Formats: sequence, C-alpha cells, structure tokens
Amino acid sequence: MKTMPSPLAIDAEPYPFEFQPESCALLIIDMQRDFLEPGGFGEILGNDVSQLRRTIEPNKKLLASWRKKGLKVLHTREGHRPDLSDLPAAKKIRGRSATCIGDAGPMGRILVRGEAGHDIIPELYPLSIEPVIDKPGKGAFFATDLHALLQNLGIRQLVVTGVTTEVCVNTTVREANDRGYDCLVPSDCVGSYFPEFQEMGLKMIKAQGGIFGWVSHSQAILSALETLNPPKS
Ligand code: TIU
Repeated sequence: MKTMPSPLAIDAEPYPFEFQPESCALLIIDMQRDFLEPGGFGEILGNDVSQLRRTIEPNKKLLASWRKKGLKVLHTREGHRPDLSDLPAAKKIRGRSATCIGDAGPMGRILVRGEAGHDIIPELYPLSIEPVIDKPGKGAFFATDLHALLQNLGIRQLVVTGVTTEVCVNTTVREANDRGYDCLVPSDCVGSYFPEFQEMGLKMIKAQGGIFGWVSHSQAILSALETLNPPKS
C-alpha cells in the first residue's frame, strides 16, 4: 500500500505550514510587464513599480528551486479578449482614468491578451509545461479552469506569490480558501504599490488563527525544498 510521506513543517505564521510537496503547487499571480515594468499600465496610473520589482529576485529563486524539485508550477495573467467582450463596463470605467483597459499603451493595448504588456516578465517566464491561466478578474478562480486543473493534478496546497498583495493575491487566496485549499504566502514574493497595504494584506491572511492561510518568508520554503530529493527521471 502506498503511504503519503509525512509533511515537512515550514516555519510560518500563525503556526508551521505542513508542506506536502507532491500535492502543493506554486501559483504565481500576474507577474506581468504592464504591472511591473517602468512605462507600463501600473506606472501610468501613478504607481511606484519599484514596490513590485523587489519581488522579482525572491520569486526567481523560489521558482528555480521549485522547478529543480520537479514540483508543479502554474502562472496567471490578468487580461481580456481583444474584443473586450469579457470586460465588464464597470471595470472599464472604474477609476475615471484617461487611459483604461483596452486602450493603446506603451506596450500595446492595456491588459489585452496577446499584447506585450499583458505577458509575463522575462525573469519569470513560464516553461511550456507550466499552465498559464488567463483570468478576466482579480481572483484566479473566477471564470477560469484553475480549480479543475488543480483537482486533476491532485493539488490541495498552494504557495501563492505575485502581485498585488491586497488585490489579486488576496482575492485568489480567499477564493482558494473557500474551495478547500491551504495557502502559504511568502511575504517577500508578493508586492503592493502601497507599503501599508502590503503589511495589512499579509496580516489579513494570517489573522484569527490563519483565517485565509499562512504567511512566511521564502527562505523558509527554500530550506524545506533543499531537504527534498530531486525528481526521478
Ligand atoms: N494583479 C492585480 O493585482 N491587478 C490589479 O489591478 N492590481 C492593482 O493593485 N491595481
């Protein structure tokens, strides 16, 4: 009879996360050029992209280690069909910005699938074997097949990284929590344009005994990964 290996305890708040590598996926949220690169949509809206760019190096290290151990990786991108038929009018006009989703931007049409700015930054570019979930909303489960993919892969734990902490990361963690997944969020691998939202966005996840999940530093995850054997070829 096949028995599950005992979980590895990862140092986290509010208490250690019981990591089951074979049923845990790394889910990288919206590390897209339009949110992170100077001159992109995020910066046009007046945001300080350096607050997000500091997450690139820790994500690179975590992704490299995750891949080396042969564990599952999925990526998401926020964006819309070129005809904008999946863009609610409320989302398009919200903010009353002169430039909005679907308009021409410095890296093509803003948050439109197939445009350069919509794609994932080169530093974290997905491998061909890594599913990319194109999502029209903030949460990665809304109007996507993410839940079906995770179920088919036997995944029940997620390490969630990416941007922004209080918007798409938090929404996705809440959606995942309601669907029965345990989520661990490495604080240095998620970023917000607003330092106060970074702090509170993480506190909201781990408060009340881990109401939505766990928060750690990526080093604690890297240390646990180091103890794993490499994949059988
Ligand atoms: N990916 C994501 O968080 N989308 C956003 O629009 N975030 C903002 O913080 N605006």
